[in-house]
Parts: sequence; structure tokens; C-alpha cells
Amino acid sequence: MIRDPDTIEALQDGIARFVRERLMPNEALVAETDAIPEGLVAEMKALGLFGLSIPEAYGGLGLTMEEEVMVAFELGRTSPAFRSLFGTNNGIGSQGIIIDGTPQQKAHYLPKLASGELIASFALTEPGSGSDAASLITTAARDGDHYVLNGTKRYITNAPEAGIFTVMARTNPEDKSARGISAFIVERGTPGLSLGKLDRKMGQRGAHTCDVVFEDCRVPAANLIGEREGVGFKTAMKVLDKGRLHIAAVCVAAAERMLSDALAYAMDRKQFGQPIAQFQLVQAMLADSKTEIYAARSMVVDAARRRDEGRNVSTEAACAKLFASEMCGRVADRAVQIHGGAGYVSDYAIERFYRDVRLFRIYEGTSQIQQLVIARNMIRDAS
Ligand code: COS
Repeated sequence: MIRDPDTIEALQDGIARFVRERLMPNEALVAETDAIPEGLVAEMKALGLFGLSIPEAYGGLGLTMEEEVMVAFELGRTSPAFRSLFGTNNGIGSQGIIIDGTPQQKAHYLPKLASGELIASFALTEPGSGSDAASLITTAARDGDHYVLNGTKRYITNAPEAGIFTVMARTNPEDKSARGISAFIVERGTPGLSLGKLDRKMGQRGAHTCDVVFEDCRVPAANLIGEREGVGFKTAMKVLDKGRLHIAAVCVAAAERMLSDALAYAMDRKQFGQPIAQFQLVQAMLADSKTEIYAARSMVVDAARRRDEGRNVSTEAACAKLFASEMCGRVADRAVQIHGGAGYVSDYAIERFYRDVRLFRIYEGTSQIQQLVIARNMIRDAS
């Protein structure tokens, strides 16, 4: 749902300009230094990028899902590391509070997330629990008006920067199922919370992940999301349904960027006496990429509209994430191929994008988990 076409168009234009004039010229620097310059972070805050999906009542822009994917179609055209910094505040880090938090939790945390004063992380994955998220073993034992958390969370995006963590932990150790899990807001600096060393990743330098360790970490009971035990896994799944749609939109944008780089290269590079774009074997790669990007974009917009209508989009979000992230991988591969030897050296952005976009098929649920979600929903609906 687009509430006001003029407003969203102006927002898209402003973000497109910011991406083109401020972020793209700094892509190589961020990759080299593994850090986003402070000045750019301040500009992101001023543009409202940390609060895109946070309700207006709490200082955010309160974008609908369709508006959010429109914005992601612009933001995703540059290094994914930039979006990653404010991505968790709009997505997995904040949505648990937005969807299931109490009015007090929302009032306390959301304004700070919307402004970018606080960064939020989502702590679900553990060393022994990835795709099988419900098997997590981090515990949260009630002790008076606190819960005591023990366990380790792994590959937590923005953990080094985070001011708060949405943490899924088992409040009922007897119940090994998803129903034993609850979600908490844990503040950085809480005694017993520590961070591991930075992960050295394949790509997305400038976006940071690390372990988050809880050792007898006492969290006020008031920070149990929604003040309800046993529904934390469902909160996480609802958060991921939305997050997967956002990532699918980012995949579309990253693919568009890679294709536009490949097209520019193909029109410039001459072999056998003419630009390689004139050769039909190169044209096939360009055309297939264009077609698949169009298909993915259409899926993302359709799923976003359905979500705005209040429909359950678990299946559609998984379809969009599966198709868009796999499509993005294929486009990355073709774009390197079109660049030839130049695609294998870091003078061209495509070498970096090829590594950066590999993550899209893995995080917020692997392609295989999306397939599993889609098929299980199909079987359930048909039963
Ligand atoms: N929305 C709301 N509730 C949901 C839901 C959704 N999208 N998906 C599942 N649930 C509920 C189920 O209805 C079930 O509730 P009941 O116990 O009341 O019946 C409960 O959650 C458990 O669901 P289910 O039995 O389907 O859980 P499974 O352990 O079989 O696993 C998968 C579900 C595999 C889909 C889940 O573990 C998953 O998404 N794994 C990937 C995790 C992931 O994306 N990690 C990325 C890292 S975070 S960036």
C-alpha cells in the first residue's frame, strides 16, 4: 500500500541521490577499512534511515511494507554493508518489539531506535542451532523480578555496534519445543553480557558480526517481550516473515546494480572489432538477468501488498526470498562472466558484489529453509 505517491516518490528520489552521490563513491573505502565513516552514519540518521519501518508515533517514518520495499529497491543498489547498519533497526532487531512488545517497551526503546541513537541486534542463532532455530539451548531462568540468561549466540549482525539485543532464550528447560522459548530485550552493558571477536567474513566488509555471550546475565523481567513467556519463537518467526521480504527487495536492487555495471562494461569493452554487448551470447546473459530481476521485483511488490492487506504472507515472503536471492546469485555470476578477467580483480565493483551477495542465500533463512516453509505451508493448507 502506497499511502501518498508523491511523498514516497520524493523519499525514493532523496535516497537514490544519497546512494548515488554519497554511498557509491565510498564503497571501496568501506571495504578496505571495514568501517563506515562516522559522517555517513550521521547522514543516514538525518535521512531517517534507522526508523523507516518504526511507527510514526515513536519517531519513525512508519512505512508500509510496499513503501519499505520501494525504498529498499534504492538502498540495495550499493554495498550491502551500508544497509546492514540500519537494517536491523528496521527489521529483525526492532520488529519483535513492534509486533509483540508492551506499550512501555515500545515507548522506551523505539524512539531511540528510530533516531539511530541505539542499534538493535537479533540474537537467535547459536553454535548448535541455525536452521533448526527451535533447538536453541540458551536459558533464561526466572529469579525474582529478573531472568538469568546463560548461553552463546552466533553470527549476530551489528552486535559490535548494538545498544540492545532481541534475544531468544528457553524459559522452560523441560519443554524442548518451540513453546519453551521466550524473547527478551537485553541492553548492552548488562553485567554478564560479553562479545566475541569480530568474524572474518567472505564479504560485506563494513558490516560486523560476532558472538554474544551470556554468563549469569540478569535481565529485568520487564524486558520479557510482551511480558509473555513461551511465545518468543513465534515472535521470531513473525519477525523473519517480514525480514525475508525486505531482504528479497534488497536482492532485486543488488541484482539491478550488478546488471547495470555489466551492461556498461559490455557496451564499452571491445573484442573482435565491436562492443561485446553486440554478441548474442553476451546478450543472452543480459536478457536472462533482466527478465529474472523483473520477475523477482514483481513477486516482492505483490507479497508486500498482500502483507499490507493484513494477510499472512509466510509463504509469499519465503517464495520471494528464495527466488530473489537465488536470482541475485545467478545475476552476480553472469555479471562476473560478462566482465571476463576484469570481473575477477578488485578494480571493478562486481568482484566485491559477487562475494557480498552470497550471504543473501544464507541469512534470514537459507534457500533450503524457504523451500521447507513453502512446502509445509502448502501441505498444511491442503490438509
Ligand atoms: N508466524 C507465526 N508463527 C509461526 C510461524 C510464522 N511464520 N512459523 C511457525 N510458527 C509457529 C508454529 O505455528 C508453531 O506454533 P504451535 O507450537 O502453536 O503450533 C511454532 O511456531 C513452531 O513452528 P514449527 O513447528 O513450524 O517449528 P520448526 O521447529 O519445525 O521449524 C522453521 C520452523 C524451520 C521454519 C524455523 O526453525 C526457521 O525459520 N528456521 C530458520 C531460522 C532462520 O531463518 N535463521 C536465520 C538467522 S536469523 S537472521
